[in-house]
Amino acid sequence: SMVRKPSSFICSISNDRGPELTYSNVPISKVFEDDLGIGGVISLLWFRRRLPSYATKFLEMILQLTADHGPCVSGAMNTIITTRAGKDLISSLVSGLLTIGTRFGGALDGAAQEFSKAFDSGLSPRAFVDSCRKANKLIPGIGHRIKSRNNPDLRVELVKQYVKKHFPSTKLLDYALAVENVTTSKKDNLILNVDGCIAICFVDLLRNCGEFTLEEANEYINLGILNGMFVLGRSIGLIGHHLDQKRLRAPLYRHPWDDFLYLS
Ligand code: Q5B
Repeated sequence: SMVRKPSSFICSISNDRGPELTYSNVPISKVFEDDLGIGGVISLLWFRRRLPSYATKFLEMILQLTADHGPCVSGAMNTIITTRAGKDLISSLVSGLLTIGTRFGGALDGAAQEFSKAFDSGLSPRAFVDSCRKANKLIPGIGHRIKSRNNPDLRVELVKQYVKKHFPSTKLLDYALAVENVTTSKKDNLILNVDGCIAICFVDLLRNCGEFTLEEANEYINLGILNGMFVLGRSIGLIGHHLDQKRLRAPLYRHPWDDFLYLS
């Protein structure tokens, strides 16, 4: 009998050993035959299954909506400054990516977890907001530096429209909008932001599309898939900013003294 040495690694998403590369057992030729698109590829490599087309279109919508938000946000600034310091594409890209976190662009996982927990435990929207305030915690997915009720974020409107039209249930989105009603009544810019809206709708999708048990849906959220979507999407824009600065031959950046208050 064959004695096989025990494996040190396990892989459950792709296989390159046969005549044809496979993603979750789907041959690469089939990916194109069935026109799976980048949403279909993500569903195979991240969720290890095929998802209905309204779901893969939603994944693609997220990547398109998060691809960039101008040069002034933390990530783009870091990438631009790094490029202007003469660094290569990968260094410039990761320098931008490293700013993604609980304040900027990385509030998706937290929003999904906090809103789901509150919703599942039957907290009213107002009780949820009050409990966060008591714990002195900002609600992930709420608030924006420049967007507000009077200056709405069109990206959020587009997500809501799509989800209302195509998803079998939008219970968590409806709950999050009720939370937004409470927070915006305090301050105009405490809207359900782009991170929050995407995250919450994603939970509605995983829980109700019929392809996941509730445990699986929660597990994928806890693995960090949602911040992964923002990171993947925004990488498109960060690479764009790197190429743009190189093309423009932008020189080394030095920040003006008068924009710092020197205390010593
Ligand atoms: N307050 C986003 O704050 C921001 C509160 C809150 C309860 C909250 C803040 C925040 C949670 C993290 C989050 C994702 C820092 C944002 C993104 C992608 C982007 C970016 C772009 C793109 C903005 C003023 C008063 C204070 C606070 C209270 C604020 N947030 N209360 N829950 N969540 N949110 N991040 O304007 O009584 O006056 O002391 O951390 O979801 O990153 O385009 O820029 O595509 O690139 O700096 O869209 O909301 O306000 O911190 O001075 O707070 O509001 O307690 O109350 P601001 P602050 P008080 S989307």
